[in-house]
Amino acid sequence: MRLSRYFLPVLKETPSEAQIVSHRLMLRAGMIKQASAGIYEWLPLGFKVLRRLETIIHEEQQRAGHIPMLMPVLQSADLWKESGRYDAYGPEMLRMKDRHDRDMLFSPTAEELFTDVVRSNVTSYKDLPLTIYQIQWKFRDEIRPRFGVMRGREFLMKDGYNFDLTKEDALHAYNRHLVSYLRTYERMGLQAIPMRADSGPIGGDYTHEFLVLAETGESEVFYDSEITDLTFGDREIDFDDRGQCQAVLEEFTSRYARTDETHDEAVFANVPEARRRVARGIEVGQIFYFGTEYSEKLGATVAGPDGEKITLHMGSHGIGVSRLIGALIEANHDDKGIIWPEGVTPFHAGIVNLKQGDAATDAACEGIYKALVKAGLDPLYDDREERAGAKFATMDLIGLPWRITVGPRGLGNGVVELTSRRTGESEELTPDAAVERIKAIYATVL
Ligand code: 5CA
Repeated sequence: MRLSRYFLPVLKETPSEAQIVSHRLMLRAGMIKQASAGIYEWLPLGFKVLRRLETIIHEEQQRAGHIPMLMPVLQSADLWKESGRYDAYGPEMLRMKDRHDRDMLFSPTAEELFTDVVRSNVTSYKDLPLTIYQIQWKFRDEIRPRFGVMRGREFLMKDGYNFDLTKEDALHAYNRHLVSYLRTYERMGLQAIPMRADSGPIGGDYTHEFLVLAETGESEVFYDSEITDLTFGDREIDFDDRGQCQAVLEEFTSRYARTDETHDEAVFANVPEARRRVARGIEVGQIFYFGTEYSEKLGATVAGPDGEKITLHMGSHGIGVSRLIGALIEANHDDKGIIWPEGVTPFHAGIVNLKQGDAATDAACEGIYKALVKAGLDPLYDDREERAGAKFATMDLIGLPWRITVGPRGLGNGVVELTSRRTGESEELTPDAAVERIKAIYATVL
């Protein structure tokens, strides 16, 4: 993309309504614009990051054997009355009537609809196990939407639902999700710690939340510091292998890690004092096993091998996709702006032309730009007639991990400058070598 033709409405002033750094930076970097309280327009740069996260989530969900589909956001209230949640959900659920005076609602989650599609189409035990999921907008009429996309009213969620014949099968689905989520967050460049939590309006008593540690997080968390040394890394997992999934789950959940809802001071006291941590975290996902709660209410059953009726065991599993962008920025920024991890960056590298209109500089920039595009990468070329300082400031603000700076002086010596946004370190390379370096960096990420 050439910046002269892009739509990147960066702000010079720091917006006064934004209380936390991620909200400020998303507004300043032209990623989002507030449409109304807790509802945002996703401008091109923000939309690009959202799409990157979705791609990672789809890849990791399907690696674990889960099947994507899409449900409507506007739903008839009938199913919700059947499950009993139409009344129970409270004022967070946005309700409306259609022209025929029928009760409708904007989906705050989708257990009912997913249970319905299974009860209407799956009749035999042979069709199970099944995990289906979507990435779809949700609406919760939060009393206090705040911190930008962190606590929105409209937000993007990956929500998945497993349908199993037995509790053991459903617990395997739970474990599989936990393992798959560890891998998903790590690919995004985030450490998200599974913690024992409370299930809230989703129900069930078996649940973990995934938390990214951050001072601005809304949840208070208590954990054994050893947990932050764990990484999933590049281990190969067979998601059908129950033993393997169970072992990973135990490795990542055996140490003390709880949100304030489940915190127990007496149990925490058993953690050696030097390792006890009390901190704040951002909840970027949650997984639930709730047994037959919804399938009983909605009559989701299949015929077993001898024709007997089996009530399905279920769980649901969510990732806060739009909230993750806030969490990523809280964890990756400095006073100049955002610092994207390579796995989620909107553009892979920025090219800064220090002397737009100079034939040799323009040609070198074009060459680098085309070579990166040819390699399947997505560069942003700042080809505007602007001062160098303004170009650098924009690149720092929007946080592309790598910048290639091209100017007449360097080109006179046959070199350009390659700069890491994270460390600020630069090195001089030939244009070809710079392209090769960027290709090599992303070969291990994409
Ligand atoms: N049906 C289940 C799982 S599919 C469910 O709704 N779970 S949830 O309530 O925990 O939501 C899943 C994730 O959505 C949360 O972990 C959080 O990251 C995100 N989320 C929830 N509420 C908001 C909100 N108001 N703004 C942004 N993200 C939110």
